[in-house]
Amino acid sequence: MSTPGGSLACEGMYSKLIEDEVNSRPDVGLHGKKGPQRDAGGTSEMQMKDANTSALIATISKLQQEKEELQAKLDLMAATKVPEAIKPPTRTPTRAPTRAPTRAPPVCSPDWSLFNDSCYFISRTSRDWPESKSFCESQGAHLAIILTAEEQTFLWDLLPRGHWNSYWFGITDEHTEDQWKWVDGTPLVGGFWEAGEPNNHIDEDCGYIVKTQVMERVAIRSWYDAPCSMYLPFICEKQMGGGASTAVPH
Ligand SMILES: [Ca+2]
Ligand SMILES: [Ca+2]
Repeated sequence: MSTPGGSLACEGMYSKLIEDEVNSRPDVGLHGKKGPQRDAGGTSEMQMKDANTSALIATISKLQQEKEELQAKLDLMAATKVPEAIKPPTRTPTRAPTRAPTRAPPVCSPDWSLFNDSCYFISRTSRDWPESKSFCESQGAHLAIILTAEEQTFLWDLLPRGHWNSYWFGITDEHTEDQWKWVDGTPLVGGFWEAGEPNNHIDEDCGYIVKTQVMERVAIRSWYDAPCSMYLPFICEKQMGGGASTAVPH
């Protein structure tokens, strides 16, 4: 805090400075109204300044516009250059073709038929369901697991028609009644059962496909359940996709 005396001294100094400043300007007088007598000359001077200012503003505006136009052209040039800039190195295309055909399509053994990444075998002999399962496993396969209508239709088309031509495939509810599971342990979702099946009619815990001579019967309604001890031909599936099959020793 400054002393009262010091404060007053400061105020006096500022007042003097302001007075000197104002009196030094020709068009404004603090003491005596001298200003109005010079109005005519002052106004024309002001008008000239206004005109100059307007001209400068117009010039700046024009330059600004030209700058923006040039910037737009530069942007366009840069944009059209981009494809050249990101063009892939010329050696990349030579690498791609050599890597593409690394995976050969699966080849099935004789008597096995290919669909997608699996080979399927339709047996000529009959076994009960557990023996059929064991046979498929001895071939590095499993009783067929049928997940799609396409797969079901493919297998159906392989089967010959007959009076009651029946084939085991890889589904059972032997562990818990009416909880059908595939041989890999996954639960059945949906399925292609005949109307009224599965009905566990005489303690039936294994699934089979029937293809009769009745042409109205269709692939997607051809599953039945039957006692697992019945002797029937069967369908094995060997998955040929990467990692699914057993390792080949070298
Ligand atoms: Ca059953
Ligand atoms: Ca049944």
